[in-house]
Amino acid sequence: MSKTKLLSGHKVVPLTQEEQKEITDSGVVFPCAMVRLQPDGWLLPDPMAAKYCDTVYNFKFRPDDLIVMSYPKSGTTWMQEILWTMVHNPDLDHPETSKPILDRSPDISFDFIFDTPVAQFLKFEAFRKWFAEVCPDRRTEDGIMLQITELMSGRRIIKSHLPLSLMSPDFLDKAKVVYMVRNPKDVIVSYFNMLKKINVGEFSSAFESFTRSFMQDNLIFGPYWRHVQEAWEQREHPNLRFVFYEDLKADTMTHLQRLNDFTGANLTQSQLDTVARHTSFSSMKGRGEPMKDGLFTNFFRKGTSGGWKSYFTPELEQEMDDWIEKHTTKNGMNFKMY
Ligand code: PPS
Repeated sequence: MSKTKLLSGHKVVPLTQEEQKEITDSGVVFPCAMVRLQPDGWLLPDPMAAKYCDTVYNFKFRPDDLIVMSYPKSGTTWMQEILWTMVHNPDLDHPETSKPILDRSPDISFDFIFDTPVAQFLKFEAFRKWFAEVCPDRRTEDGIMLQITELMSGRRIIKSHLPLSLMSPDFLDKAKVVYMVRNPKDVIVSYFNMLKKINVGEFSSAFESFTRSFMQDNLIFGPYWRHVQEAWEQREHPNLRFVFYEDLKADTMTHLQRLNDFTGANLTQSQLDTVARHTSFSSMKGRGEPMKDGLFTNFFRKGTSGGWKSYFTPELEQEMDDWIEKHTTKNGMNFKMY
């Protein structure tokens, strides 16, 4: 029987039939059984939440690790490439430059979706092969990406969509985190387009109902606001940088200079210029998809801010504006919507 109480203090609560039906019927991603981790309401696939949350909680992060955390579709991959290039490839002479980013910067939240029925749509075989090569004596049931990451040498740039409250209380004292956040309107447009493209579970949701599911906290790794709020509360922590996608886009160099200090990469201005060029949207798109043979096609879709304008009806925009206002008036978080 799987655990019901996690080391993080969360309780694993299966969805009621009605809740599960609401999620399944809305045509939303991940046509599989889900649980909520209460009291925060984190929505994760069953039984992976109970299986891997404690492993993540106990994961041995190293003092030089850089972890990119985010709610999905917030610019995670962009930040992974920025950090990896700053740390490992500022002169663009690293032999692994042309490997997909997810091979160089592993995603520890992938384990939560590997064994779901979704895997058949996502073609994760490449990761299983990789696991067999680097972890020949280990069991896949103990986590594919978690173990690949554990055995990785050198300075690790790790990706995770899991929220801060599922990590151990001293997590931020053990490693450095860059938390990426993007305005929720562009997040949902990006998310919608990705799911349409990969057609997970014959994704049938219309934009409007998909956006409502997002606002009702019915998408995996959500609730969105709690995810963002937890990082926002830590924004003064010396080991966390809270970066808005819109700011990074509008003034990339200022952020690269800050990240240069934060990571201790100690790059020259000319190297920072190289990093900026190498991680621009057009360069990254030109080099190919973030994962070989699977999941993404046309991952680098638009890479802009404000694209949401052509998706929202005035009514839906008003609904979302109210939702945004409700969650930002008290905390002073100021999203640029462009
Ligand atoms: S994921 O799948 O959740 O990890 O997605 P994530 O990487 O967080 O977000 C994907 C969106 O980020 C855009 N992107 C970029 N924007 C600007 N510059 C660069 N270099 C860049 N790289 C990725 C990507 O295109 C997705 O946004 P949309 O709006 O869909 O284009």
